[in-house]
Amino acid sequence: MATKKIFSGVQPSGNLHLGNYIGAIKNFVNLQNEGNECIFCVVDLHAITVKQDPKILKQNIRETAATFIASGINPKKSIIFNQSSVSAHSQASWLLSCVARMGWLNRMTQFKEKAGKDKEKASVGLYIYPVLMAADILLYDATHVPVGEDQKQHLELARDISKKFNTDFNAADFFKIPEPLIQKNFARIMSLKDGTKKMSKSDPSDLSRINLTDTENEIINKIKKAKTDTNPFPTSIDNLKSRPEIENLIGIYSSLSGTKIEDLLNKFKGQNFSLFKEDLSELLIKKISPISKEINKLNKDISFIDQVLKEGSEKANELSSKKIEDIKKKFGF
Ligand code: AQP
Repeated sequence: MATKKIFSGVQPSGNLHLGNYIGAIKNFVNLQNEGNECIFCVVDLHAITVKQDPKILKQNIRETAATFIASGINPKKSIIFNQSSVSAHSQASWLLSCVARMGWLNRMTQFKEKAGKDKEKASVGLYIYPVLMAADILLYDATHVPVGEDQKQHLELARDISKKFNTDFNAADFFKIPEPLIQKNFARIMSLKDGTKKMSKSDPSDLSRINLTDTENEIINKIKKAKTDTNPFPTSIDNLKSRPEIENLIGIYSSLSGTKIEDLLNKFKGQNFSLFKEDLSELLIKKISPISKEINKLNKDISFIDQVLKEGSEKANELSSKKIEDIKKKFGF
């Protein structure tokens, strides 16, 4: 099978959580281990679309790189770097923002969600963020982009920008048309407190998410307090549709254990939720605690993380510098 060229990124906005892991990072590791050419970016330029404390941002950049490594991304096999250290990203973003259309950006639902009611006060960066994301991907001729389901629309925009550029400059195949890699089931992990909202770093309630750095007791406590209802354990998949919190917990269990939903429904039928929650906590501790311990260890080894980021940035600079020159030439510069 031909190898894929993979690019994906995670924002260093703190509190990396189970949604980031199941929706994205777990797949990064699988794609790397299948022998694909992988580039994983700590997208710090994306993080500043909302205000960040510079000192905390610096720590979060390192912690995100540490999380990649702790989860199984091997810096000897994959490129790990932070976006702001490779200037081609900002340059390509400007150039591509002159290709992207306002109408396309106006349709982005994530901007509407994140800007909320007060759009006038949102940063211009938050609005054009998907163009920077397109630049990230297209600069490396990535063929496949593993993301959570919430990023699907942004990836479609990257495809539209790529196609329009190739047409406008009469340059078929200049940019690749990247394919999203989104897992079929449970590609969107929801908040533990509200099954209609995605699990998110910026949710003010820490009880809404399992952080990848949570201790065993924190995991047990959060799962105990996760919202359920007073009805019995569901007996059929149809029964899950109107119960988003239950569907989410069962989805997390299924994704982490590789067990089919039907088999889980059979296993826990007739039981009360406390037993299911105990089992789920145990599974989470088994999967998350080794990562959390490794993150804590790596967080103390700043010089190692800085070296990984430095070497990754050098490789990413090498790969992107030719492409950015070619893009500029197309514009006539
Ligand atoms: N809840 C989720 N379920 C599945 N996948 C998710 N991802 C994020 N949340 C979920 C995926 O994780 C990758 C990295 O996301 P990101 O950090 O770059 O940005 P985000 O999507 O904005 O993540 P958050 O947690 O919601 O952060 P805040 O609160 O800061 O906005 C992406 O592939 C994303 O799909």
